[in-house]
Amino acid sequence: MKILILNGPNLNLLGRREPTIYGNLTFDEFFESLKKKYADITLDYFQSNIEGELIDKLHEVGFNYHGIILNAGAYTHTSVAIGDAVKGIETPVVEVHISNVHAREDFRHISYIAPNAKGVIAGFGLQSYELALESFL
Ligand code: CA2
Repeated sequence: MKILILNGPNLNLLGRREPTIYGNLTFDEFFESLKKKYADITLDYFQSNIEGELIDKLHEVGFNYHGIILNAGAYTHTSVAIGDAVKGIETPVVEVHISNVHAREDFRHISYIAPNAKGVIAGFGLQSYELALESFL
């Protein structure tokens, strides 16, 4: 089973700022522990701050991986292009968020990804990624 975790803009700052919203673990630390726990799965990770790079990665893996766990960060709320890419690929995508976007500003209640996602998980901290992973098993 091949699963990709795909993170969007600013998520490379995890663990460095805003710990009350996003926690104090870096994503690399979390990813290492996830890989150890799910050692029988091929778990890949890619992060980019660039919209087109996220779309390229969706196209690259979206016909040969079993699942994609996508936290598109703020692009979730703005990017028709990422929404179209999710619609255009075969691999199911689970949209995840660390914070509960529905308990935050109104603009975070909009998602261009959700209509074409297999499901959405938000508000469980980094555990949101693990819950998404479990949904593919
Ligand atoms: O809760 C989430 O996972 C979000 O996707 C995170 C995005 C935000 O724009 C979405 O509305 C919800 C922001 C990621 C920024 O992450 C930072 C982490 C540490 C310090 C600064 C930003």
